[in-house]
Amino acid sequence: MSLFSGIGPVRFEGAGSANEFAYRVYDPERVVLDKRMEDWLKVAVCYWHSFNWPGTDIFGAGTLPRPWLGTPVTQAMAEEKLDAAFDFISRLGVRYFTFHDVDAMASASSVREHETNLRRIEAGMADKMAATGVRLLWGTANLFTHPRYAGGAATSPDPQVFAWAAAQVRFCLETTMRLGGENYVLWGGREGYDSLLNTDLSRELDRYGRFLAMVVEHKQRIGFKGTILIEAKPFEPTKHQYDRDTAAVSAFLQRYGLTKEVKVNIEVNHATLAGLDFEHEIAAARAYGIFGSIDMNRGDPRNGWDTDQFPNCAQDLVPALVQLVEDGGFLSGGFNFDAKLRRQSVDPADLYLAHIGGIDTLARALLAAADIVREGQLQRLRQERYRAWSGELGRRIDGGEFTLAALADHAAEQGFDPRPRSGRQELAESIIARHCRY
Ligand code: XUL
Ligand code: CO
Repeated sequence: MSLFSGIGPVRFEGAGSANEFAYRVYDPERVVLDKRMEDWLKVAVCYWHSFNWPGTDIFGAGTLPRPWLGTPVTQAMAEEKLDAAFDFISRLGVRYFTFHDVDAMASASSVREHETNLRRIEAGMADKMAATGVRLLWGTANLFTHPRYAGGAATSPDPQVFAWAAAQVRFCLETTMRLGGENYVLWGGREGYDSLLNTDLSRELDRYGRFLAMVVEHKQRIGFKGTILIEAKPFEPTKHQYDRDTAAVSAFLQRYGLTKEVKVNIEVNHATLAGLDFEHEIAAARAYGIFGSIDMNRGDPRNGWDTDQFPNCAQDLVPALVQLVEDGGFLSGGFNFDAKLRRQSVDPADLYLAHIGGIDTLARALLAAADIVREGQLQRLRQERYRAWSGELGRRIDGGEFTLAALADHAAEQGFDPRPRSGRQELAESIIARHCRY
């Protein structure tokens, strides 16, 4: 029995269902383009927002009933939380979870105690995972809540803080590996600055590069087969975060020689905050060859901060899902619901409703995207737009045959006089809109 025991198991009942605690669209077994829906989406519940966040905001106290929270968190409280979390996840019928070290374990005040307490909750998690079949999409170390990290973790001016961060990542990476985690995430929440006046940007970047190289070396040393993912975000809590978006992460990885080792975890609202579309971040990650996984929570278009809301507009997600379907799905990633309830959503039922609505939204977007890819009209439109590049001129330019001067001479000799052609954007947008019928 737990706070969440009154509801579920949540099952697929179809579009006609009047049951709010059933999926109308998400049917794990439904085969979509040769793959089960569950395998396309790889949905994960996030431990911290769902079970470790009491509903506080910058002006208000916690509102949500989370009896296992307190200061300090004892082992008994951590275990009560674990019971509630796995009860919820298995009743929801979702296959994955994600967690931060400190959100799951008993509080610790030394490096040694941190390791011991993480190990203790790891043992409990391993039991729960074996009993329920729930798997770990990724683990991550929280390098931003504790006051020691106020000036950054890997980019702290204090090397002892850097060492604490190294210890947390070492232990959490090892725990993630022992739990069979498919990825390991690093979100650089405080790897940035609040003021350039007191910041040595160049040295901080080098230390961040050093830290990441150490993480990769340790991953290889212990034989962790999962993917290391950086989660970009432009700001909040810092004024400026170094890994502000996928392009910045790509440049950083190139500078520190880590492009083969590290990919990105893209979060919908982090893209929005960076002034980018979610689908842009996916397209950029694919183009740079670093696409990894997704945090499936949106912002509010009128708020400039991280509201971490559950998705509920499928059409907004279709351009991103089309890209995922074109790729044949994730390699090691999945859709993590890094989303918070609203502060007034105080009923245990609200956590179910939020996830059910979000997962059905994702399923709607997947079905629409699969139809679009199957019909191929959008893909043909794109091919047609670039068709001239398959001709002689295009092939010679792509093949590196021309210098700038030679190409200029060629253009003059041939008297090139290209005319504007329709980009077919109106049609492309209509294709997306008319497939949103689920
Ligand atoms: C913060 C955020 C984090 C990461 C994991 O905006 O998204 O929860 O996903 O540290
Ligand atoms: Co996130």
